[in-house]
Amino acid sequence: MIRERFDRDGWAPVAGLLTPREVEALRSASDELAAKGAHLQADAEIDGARYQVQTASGRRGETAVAPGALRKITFASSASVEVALLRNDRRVLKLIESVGVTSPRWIVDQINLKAPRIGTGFPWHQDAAFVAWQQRDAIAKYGGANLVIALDRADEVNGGFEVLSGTHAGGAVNFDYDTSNTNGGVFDESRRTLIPLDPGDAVVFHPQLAHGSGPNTSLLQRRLVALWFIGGPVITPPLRSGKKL
Ligand SMILES: O=C(O)CCC(=O)C(=O)O
Repeated sequence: MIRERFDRDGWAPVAGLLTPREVEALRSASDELAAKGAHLQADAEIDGARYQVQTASGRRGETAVAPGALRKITFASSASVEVALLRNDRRVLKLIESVGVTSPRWIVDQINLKAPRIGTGFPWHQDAAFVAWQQRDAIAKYGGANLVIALDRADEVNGGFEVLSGTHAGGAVNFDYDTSNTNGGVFDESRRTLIPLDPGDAVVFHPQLAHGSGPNTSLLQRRLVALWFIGGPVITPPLRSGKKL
């Protein structure tokens, strides 16, 4: 069922991937990471994690709207055990395998904070455009899949996650990634779908599926963890010693 939807639409919902307790642990981890960046006015690396500050337009390289206002923390797993455990979690890896990715290998993780009132949206884009060509090759050969997991309720009120169903099938599209616009008209928007998520719910999607989200103009938090995986050759376990051929 998940595989069918992934192949047809480029994405599939996964309700309750994480337990409430796990969500709580990740929220605390996210708060601890954010606290380390509470002084930041500009993008910076702390303990191997890359902090991107929240600017008024959402563009990189501008000054934060306030000290410590954060848009995202990429490679949060470098500085957080909870996120590092998630990228090796058996349920997560099984899910990625279930959509046809062989020997899945993690390549990226991030926490998107999209803070209340100030969090800007994400223009329509395909994640595959942001990976190295070797990784794009691996996706073409062995498959790839990305995952977002909600740490808060995310819906139309606070800039919920949106997809353009079916766009994975059209291949790579050239687009600019200017976070101050929405990239309207670049992709086929006829099957635009906002996917309401409760904490712990996830969406698994193809690296070439166009997706994005609106700003968070509400007073509610909207934190998401994103994980990206690529496939590799199938590894055949060696025959046990002593076994006759
Ligand atoms: O956080 C979101 O709503 C979208 C995130 C996203 O598309 C990304 O980080 O590439």
